[in-house]
Order: sequence, then C-alpha cells, then structure tokens
Amino acid sequence: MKTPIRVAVTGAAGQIGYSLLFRIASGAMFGPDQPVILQLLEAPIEKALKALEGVAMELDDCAFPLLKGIVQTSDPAVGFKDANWCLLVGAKPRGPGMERADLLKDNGRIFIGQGQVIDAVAAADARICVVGNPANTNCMIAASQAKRLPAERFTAMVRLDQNRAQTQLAKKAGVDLTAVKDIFIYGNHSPTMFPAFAHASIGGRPATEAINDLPWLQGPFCETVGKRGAAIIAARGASSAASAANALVDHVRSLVTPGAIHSVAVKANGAYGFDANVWAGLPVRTTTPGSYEVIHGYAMDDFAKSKIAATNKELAEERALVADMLS
Ligand code: NAX
Repeated sequence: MKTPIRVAVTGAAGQIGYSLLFRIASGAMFGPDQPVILQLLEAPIEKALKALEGVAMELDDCAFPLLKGIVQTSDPAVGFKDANWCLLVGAKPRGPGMERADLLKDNGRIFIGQGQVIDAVAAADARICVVGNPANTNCMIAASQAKRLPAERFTAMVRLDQNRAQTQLAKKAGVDLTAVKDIFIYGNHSPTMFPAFAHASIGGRPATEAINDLPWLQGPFCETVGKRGAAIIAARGASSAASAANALVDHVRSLVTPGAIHSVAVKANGAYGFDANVWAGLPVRTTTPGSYEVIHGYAMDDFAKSKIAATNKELAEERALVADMLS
C-alpha cells in the first residue's frame, strides 16, 4: 500500500467541491492504488461549515477504500498542513453590479493569504492548482507570495476550455471526440482565451483540413468555447460545476502522468509573446509526476498572433490592477 497523499481543497462545500471530492476519493485523480487524505477548507461562515459537515458525512458513507482521512477546517494553516496538492477552488463570486476590478481585489486578498500559508506549511513537494476565478491572476498572486515553493509549482486551470474545444471540433467534424488531438488553450480563462485550432488534428489530419471551414474556426468556434461558461449559466441558472470538477481531475491526472500533453495556465516567461510575468494557458508536456515543460515552437499565423495579443493584453491589465498585491 502506498503512503497516502494529502490533498487540500478550498471551497470544499461549494458546487464544484460537491462533484470533485468524490472523484478524488474514488481514485480518479491520482489512480486506483493511491490512497488520499482530504483536507477540506471552507470560509469561516457557519452555513458553509455546516454544509461541509454534510459533505464529509457523505464521503464517509461512500466507504471509499482509498480515502484514509478527512480534515474539515476554516483555518488555512490546518487545511494546507503538509498538503502535497492544494486545489484552490473557493473564491468570492462576482456579485450584482460588482466591478471587475473589485472582484480582482477581493479575490486577490484571499489568494495572498492562501499563498503565504501554503508556502509556510504545505509539503516540500506541494503543487498548487487554482480554479477560483479570475483563476490566472489569482494564481499569479498566490505564487508571488511564495518564497520556498518555485513559481512553476503554481498552475491555473484551463482544461475545461480545452475539453470544451475538443468536443466542439469533434461535433463539427462528425467524429468521435477521441479522434481530436492537440487542441490547446492559450491565455486567460475568460472569453479572450484562444483555442489554437490550427495545431489540432482530427483523425490524423490537420483540423483545418478535416473541417475545411476557416470562417467557422475563426468565428463561431472560438466564440462558443470562449463564452461556454456564460451559456451554461444562462441554461442551468448556475455556473459549470460537474464539468469544472471533471476538468480539474483531468488537469491533475495529466500533470502526474509523464508524457501527457495538455493545456495548463503557467508562468508564461515570454512564451509565444506573452508577458513574462503573467500566468497564461500554454501547451505543456508532463516530464515527471507533478513537473512539466512548456512546448515551444508551434508556428502562429497573423490570426493566432492577434488572438494571443488580445488575451495577453487582458492578462497584463489584470496584473496592473493587482500590482500592489504582488510581492
Ligand atoms: P460556489 O460558490 O458554489 O463555492 C465556492 C465555495 O468557496 C463556497 O462554499 C465558499 O464558502 C467557499 N469559499 C469562499 N472563500 C473561501 C476561502 N477564503 N477559503 C475557503 N473557501 C472559501 O462556487 P463554485 O461553483 O464551486 O465555483 C468555485 C470557483 O470556480 C468560482 O470562482 C468560479 O468562478 C470558478 N470556476 C472556474 C472555472 C475554471 O475553468 N477555471 C470553471 C468553473 C467555475 O466557474
């Protein structure tokens, strides 16, 4: 039996948490032979902590063989203690009439605190993944607080966008979605993101040939992927939850699987023309479990360059808005 790994999850009593925790405990994230201890962190709000109790009871009631312990807390120092993976899902939602700048700042404060505590108490091999929006910028803020853990340990999730893009391409081409490969998301997890269709393949052929409809790829395809979150809210009356949890399972599973090629928001370091210090969705290859390298060298045409410039501009603006929160 392997030693259990400690997985901290914030926002554990929220919508995404309710779909996520059961998948982690079942082995979907770390594999069928890897025991886990779940360290569940909620905001210090009575209602949230009560709901968390219920979620923990349900986890108990599943009798998952791999689940070796559950911690419930509102104290980050307890929640992140010795954590090998820190999944930062909890965030403050955008309220009615709230300005984007206020959302950035309110959430920024949460991620300053969590970044500091993770750096102080998490395991030496800790990996951090941010889902709570604005995910790229929250991740940048948390990483900026770390003195011990290197910046590349901090990633943000764009996998939901990749999964959405893969399905849209498969539907348009009329093929099974497993025929679609190498569709990567560049930039921000926001409507400005760029799903780089020119590098994707469908059934072994370039996607641009298999679909042969450039106006659709440049227009409705990019728009549908970029605005899918809003479409789900309009239809469901609530934001994506099960698909977001599933994407986080995929994000981490791919990061612990050497050779996996996937989209992750990481410190850009100037790749593909992004500002060096923003966190941008990029194609990566997992090297060893938990580590990755950015895949360089995909050629970008003028259309792709303009899309990347637009999403980079938004990321740089977000960075400027929270400049006083970066240390
Ligand atoms: P919910 O509002 O259902 O749950 C969020 C939970 O976080 C709440 O239970 C709340 O009490 C808790 N929380 C708030 N502040 C906290 C703190 N400081 N420490 C610990 N817990 C805290 O939202 P949910 O639908 O689960 O979504 C969570 C986040 O994911 C949101 O920011 C949302 O915008 C974001 N998303 C990101 C996606 C992505 O692809 N990156 C897609 C889905 C989702 O929209």
